[in-house]
Amino acid sequence: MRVFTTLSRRYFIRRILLGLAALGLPLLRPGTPHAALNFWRSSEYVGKTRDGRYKDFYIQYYKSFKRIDGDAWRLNVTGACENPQVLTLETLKAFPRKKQVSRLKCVECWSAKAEWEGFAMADLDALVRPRPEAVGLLFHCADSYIEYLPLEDLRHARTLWVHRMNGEPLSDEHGFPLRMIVPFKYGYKNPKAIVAVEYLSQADRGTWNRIGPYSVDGTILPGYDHPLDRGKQRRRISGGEIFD
Ligand SMILES: Nc1nc2c(c(=O)[nH]1)N[C@H]1C(S)=C(S)[C@@H](COP(=O)(O)O)O[C@H]1N2
Ligand SMILES: [Mo]
Repeated sequence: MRVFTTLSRRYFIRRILLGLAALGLPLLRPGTPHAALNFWRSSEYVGKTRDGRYKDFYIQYYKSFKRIDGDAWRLNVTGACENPQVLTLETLKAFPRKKQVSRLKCVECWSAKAEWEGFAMADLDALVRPRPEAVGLLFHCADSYIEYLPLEDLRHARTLWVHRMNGEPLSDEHGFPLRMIVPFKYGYKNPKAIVAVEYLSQADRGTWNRIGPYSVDGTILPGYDHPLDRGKQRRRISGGEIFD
């Protein structure tokens, strides 16, 4: 009886260890120390992770979603505008290009810097012609995330519609095929994986400030920053865009 329980226990433990090893195999690739954290790697879904392509960023997604096919993707532009559009990625890539280096600051402390490339709001406005009553855009994202930005912020010289990052097309993690970069606002006002935008005649709010104690406006406040590209070393910030 004693022999039997010892054997079966050993057998059991071995089965568990083998099972764990099988699970761990695709995650624990040698030479990629962060790989164990990226649950989504080599899956057809993408979601929140600390293991993106650029180690200076954390990846934020409200929900996981199926990776977007750039050829099938369209940007639906509706609401208070004269000329609603269904735009392909090719059309958006053909807009005059604008490039900037700017820092993305998450309200949960971290920040990181990249070179972002895309186009200005003026080019979308020119095409769809917002009606006089339009005050802002409501963004709908692939992960069911929504966010609202006033036209005034969208037309700011530092606000960019982004389809390239660090000289490459946006990765799925960073919001392929289209995201906003609004460097004077916290990260949650920088929607990623945008699938539709709606011109509104009344201001609205977004997913994150419905979930957390975060302002609807989202302007970066004076306080502290923990830049990931500087070993998270705490520094004071004075509010608005962080320029270094
Ligand atoms: N679609 C979508 N966009 C989003 C979010 C999200 O959950 N879903 N999170 C926001 C938050 S809180 C931050 S800090 C930034 C992070 O950008 P990154 O994932 O490219 O680092 O994305 C923003 N855009
Ligand atoms: Mo964030």
